[in-house]
Amino acid sequence: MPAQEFVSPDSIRAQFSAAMSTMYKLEVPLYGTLLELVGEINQGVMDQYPAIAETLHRTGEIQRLDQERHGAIRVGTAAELATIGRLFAVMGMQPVGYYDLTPAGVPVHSTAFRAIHEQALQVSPFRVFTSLLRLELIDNPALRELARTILAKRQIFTPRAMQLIEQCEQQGGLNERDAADFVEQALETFRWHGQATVTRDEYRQLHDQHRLIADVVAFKGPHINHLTPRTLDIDAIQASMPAKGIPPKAVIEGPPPRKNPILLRQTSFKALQEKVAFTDQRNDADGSHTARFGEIEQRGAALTAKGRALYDQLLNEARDALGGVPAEANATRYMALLAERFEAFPDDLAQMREQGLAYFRYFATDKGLAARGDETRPASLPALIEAGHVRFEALVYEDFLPVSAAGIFQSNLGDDAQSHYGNNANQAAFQQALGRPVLDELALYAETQRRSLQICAAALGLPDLA
Ligand code: OOG
Ligand code: NI
Repeated sequence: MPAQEFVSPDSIRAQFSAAMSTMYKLEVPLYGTLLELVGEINQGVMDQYPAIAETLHRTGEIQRLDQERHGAIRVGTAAELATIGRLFAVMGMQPVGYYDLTPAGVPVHSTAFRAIHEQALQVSPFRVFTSLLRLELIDNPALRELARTILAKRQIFTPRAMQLIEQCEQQGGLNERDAADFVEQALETFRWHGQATVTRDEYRQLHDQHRLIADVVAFKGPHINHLTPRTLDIDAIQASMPAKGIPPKAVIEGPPPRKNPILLRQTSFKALQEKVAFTDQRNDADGSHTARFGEIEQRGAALTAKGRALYDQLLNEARDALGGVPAEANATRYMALLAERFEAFPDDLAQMREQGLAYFRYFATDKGLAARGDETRPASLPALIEAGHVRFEALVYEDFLPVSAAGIFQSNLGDDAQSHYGNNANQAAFQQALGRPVLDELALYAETQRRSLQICAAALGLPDLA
């Protein structure tokens, strides 16, 4: 089949992201309410702050904002993880980053599947935070065996999805009809199934070990457990949620509010109680399971290693000063401590750039373009910026934050989640299960920044700006 008949992976991803959102709206109607709220607040921000709207237009982010979302799933075995990686690859999504959640008492490690090139991200920034259950951390050998046996029996991909994945790998793409078929088939893996694969008693044993273990092991597949839209003002969202009948978690994860947002701020609302049927269930005995929830996020600048180290340091200081886990009772104090510590993080893009704290995208201005061929114009990047020939915007952070992810997991698994798994980072084992290394997110941001400098230099008729 000639390559020109293939649909671009970016377009398959955009279709899949839209199909997932439609499915999730039907499964969790509150997600639809949340989308409406986010739409209203985003519009309000753009009306009130024309500068923000202008920046979004300049970077092109305005086009992706409405359809921007991430999801999360949890798989049970190495084989499931490896195959999910192949499924995401059909949609141009690569594993980026490694997250160890064991310090938070959650027996999983994770990666984020997402597009990696700025042009692909522009078409669809859809990402999926994907966690692998770590059965080896279950300390009860009988239960570990039970979980392993149950997981070994399930097949979370439809036969047709498997066929299309293989076809795509062999031929290098999918045509329009196969791509549409693939989206429909792939969606099946993420669908909620009220029918459990275990007896009530097995469910209870798994659940007593850890609620997350029951969520991964007791069902036919890795149901999508949340889908998160992107807002331009998460504080406004947090404040308006209760009036819409959506009670948010106590604190917003991530950095404090800033004029120039950095990284990622997230809030969520509690898991829903869903009816489930166990394999030995009599009609009169309804079971229930809570796993799925809603989440909203605000994204800001991608930080360099130096910026990230400063972020981690200030976050740790605020948490140490709090002397406990942020919760309902100490939420106000935590937010105050966070604001206080983060005074040490410059809230000014020019300073962040000069100090090498964030990654940027560069644009030639009209003034710069008009000065092409003028031999007296400046040639170094700082001088061109100073002279108004080049301007810059921060690159958006496309990834996740382990401490925030832990807070999101915990608030939805109940505060009784125990932290007895210690510190068990094992990226090598994760990559072995996945069957390939995960990509380094900082290298990806650096490449995007470098490409933007090259484009900018070419537009100005200069040899290089890097
Ligand atoms: C994933 C929790 C982490 C985020 O946005 O940090 C997450 C999960 O609960 O499976 O989604
Ligand atoms: Ni999330």
